[in-house]
Amino acid sequence: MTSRGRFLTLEGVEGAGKTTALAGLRRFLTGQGRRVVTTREPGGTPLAEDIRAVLLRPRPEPVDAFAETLLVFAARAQHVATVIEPALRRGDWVLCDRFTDSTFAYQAGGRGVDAAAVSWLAERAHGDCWPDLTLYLDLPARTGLARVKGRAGDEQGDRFERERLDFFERVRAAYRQRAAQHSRIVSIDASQDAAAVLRAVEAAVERLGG
Ligand code: T5A
Repeated sequence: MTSRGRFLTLEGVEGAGKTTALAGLRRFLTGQGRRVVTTREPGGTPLAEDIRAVLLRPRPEPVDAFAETLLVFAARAQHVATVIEPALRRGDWVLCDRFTDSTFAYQAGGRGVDAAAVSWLAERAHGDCWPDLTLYLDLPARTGLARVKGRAGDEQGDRFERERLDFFERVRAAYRQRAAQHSRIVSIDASQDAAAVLRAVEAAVERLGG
């Protein structure tokens, strides 16, 4: 019988370096001969990527925080059912850029949605499918936003990137609180250069074993 794969997620504020670290981690794991699936949230399936586009597009209509939360979980339920769970059952390692910790940070911490409602939705959307290891790249919100500012073709940023600094500071505070509460979350200083961040990520994955 094939043993279940490992589920690894990367978390952090805008510009923390998740995408950069994920690419390096993928090279590290494939170099060890592992089968790796890389994916992201919101997104990762055609339907979930459509929901991502809806979530990120700036719009004049204010978006209700609970409506936003439901959209995030609609994408996640589809992603877990059709991509993440099948890959884990095949024995693959799944590397996912963001997962439910983002919802606790952005929708509960940033927007003020009841964390108990987020927990309830998480249970319905993915049951006990939680990451084996979450690499939280910790960075002051201001530093992360400066890194992503003025990305080519998107001068003002997506709907989230247009939020004020205090929103991202609440997001970071929520991440730090969660990291203190959950042993599967390893906090990494993301103000180091990208090579040092990747070394810390690889060391955490080595400790996980498997
Ligand atoms: N969202 C998502 C929710 O509100 N709730 C949810 O439940 C979920 C899942 C999209 C948005 O959705 C929201 C949160 C987000 O606002 P996203 O696409 O992951 O999520 O958006 P971002 O976090 O904005 O992704 P970014 O690409 O901006 O940030 P990354 O991936 O953290 O950063 P990365 O690697 O692209 O690096 C950014 C820049 O910094 C440089 C890179 O070269 C790049 O130029 N860089 C470094 N520079 C210096 N030192 C380092 N260590 C560096 N590492 C990277």
